[in-house]
Amino acid sequence: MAGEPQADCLFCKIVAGSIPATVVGETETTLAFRDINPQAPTHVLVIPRVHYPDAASLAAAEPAVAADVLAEAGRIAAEEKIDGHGYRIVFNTGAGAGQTVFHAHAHLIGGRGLQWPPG
Ligand code: DGP
Repeated sequence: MAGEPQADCLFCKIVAGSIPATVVGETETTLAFRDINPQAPTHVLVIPRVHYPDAASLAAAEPAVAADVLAEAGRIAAEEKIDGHGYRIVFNTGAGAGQTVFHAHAHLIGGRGLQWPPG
């Protein structure tokens, strides 16, 4: 059920601590950790502790938690000192857009020049 931990979800396992991650931020509702395959000097994933398959379904069901994810991404951007030059917060949504883990997550990417539009 949405909102409940899913036994087969990689990010639920990271939240539970059964799969290790390099954690850079924790709040009551979110967890932030470094991406295993970084695309920039700073590449952090900010996830809700609760399980929803993507950002829009999280925002529809639990808007305060979706706001917490964004606020935490901003806090970490400042902590990583990437806010001065700009950074990107990306929610890949759907396999066609590159989503591979179906637990909502924000990619916080920065520390290098970023092109627009993305590929
Ligand atoms: P997406 O493709 O938008 O669903 O992003 C999933 C990201 O998760 C991708 O950039 C790689 C990252 N990732 C996958 N497996 C792991 C893992 O076990 N640990 C960490 N830290 N990141 C992972």
